Amino acid sequence: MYNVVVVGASGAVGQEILKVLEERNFPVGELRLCATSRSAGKQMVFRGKVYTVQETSVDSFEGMDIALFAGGAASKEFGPAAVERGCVVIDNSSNFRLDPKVPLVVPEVNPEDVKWHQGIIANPNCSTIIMVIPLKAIKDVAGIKRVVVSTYQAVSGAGKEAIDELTAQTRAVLDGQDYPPKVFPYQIAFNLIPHIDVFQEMDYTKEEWKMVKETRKILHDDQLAITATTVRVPVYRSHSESINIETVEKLTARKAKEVLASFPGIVVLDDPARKEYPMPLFCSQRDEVFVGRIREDNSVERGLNLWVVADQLRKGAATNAVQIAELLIKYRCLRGGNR
Ligand code: 11C
Repeated sequence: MYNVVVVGASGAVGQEILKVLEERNFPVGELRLCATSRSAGKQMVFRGKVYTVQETSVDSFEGMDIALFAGGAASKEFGPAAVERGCVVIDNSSNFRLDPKVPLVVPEVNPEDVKWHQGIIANPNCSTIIMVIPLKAIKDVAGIKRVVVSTYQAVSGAGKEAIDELTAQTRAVLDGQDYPPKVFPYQIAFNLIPHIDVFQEMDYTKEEWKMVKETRKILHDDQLAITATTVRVPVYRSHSESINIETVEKLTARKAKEVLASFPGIVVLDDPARKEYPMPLFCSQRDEVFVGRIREDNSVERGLNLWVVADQLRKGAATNAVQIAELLIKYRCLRGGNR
């Protein structure tokens, strides 16, 4: 059994981490739930037992084996202290993802990278995780020359207040009332916003650069040509992505379907005659990445179009983090030598 501390336990990703630990029957010994002072004192249930959320401090990591950080600034403040106290940190924030000393891991894609960790392992951005699994499946058989991705991201990616804003604003708009945006830069109800996170170099957003830089690191290909446009849509849960891939070798749509269907973690839903394709409504609360609309690109000799949907709170965050913890046990690379 392994002692586990979840930091940010009461937030959307933290709650999902607890659910996934429970569902996957993770061998949890002692469990500590931590968060900021604002959430301290809240009660949460794990395997039928009630736990009180404590304010995170350096002592929270004493005697623990695995520290799962749900996101935000906490890992910057407490990650190194957790490592000093013998934990392996699995961090869902972007704080360490591009640090060359920190592996960035998607278990279906680069599981072996957990082996060189120095105490911290980063969980990629949700949109990156969802894209990189089908990319790896295609890369393995046909190589990849260039990727063009456009995302359709659910509001839950921006947290609980964003979910509440979509609900309240939709009601207000239907009632002919004004509901000024607080979380998003514009009204999200009945709208799309091509702007996620802050604008950076070349007028791409940080979310777009995450998809570029994290994908190169996970696929071990610094030169990969990849460009992204990330868009917020009025959907509660599950991100969707339109991915265009130019391959090195020709891959027919038929062969691509076979390759994708046999790759771990992917479910192919692709039967146009039966109107079968992945949609957020039916892919939420699932751990797989759903791929459909698999077509040869009509405009180039070797190219594919995919439509990909996955629950970004589960495979895009919590499930991926718990799978990394499972790999640490499998490869015996916890700090105490898997006592
Ligand atoms: C969103 N992808 O949907 C973002 C949230 O780097 O883990 C995830 C931020 C991150 O708004």
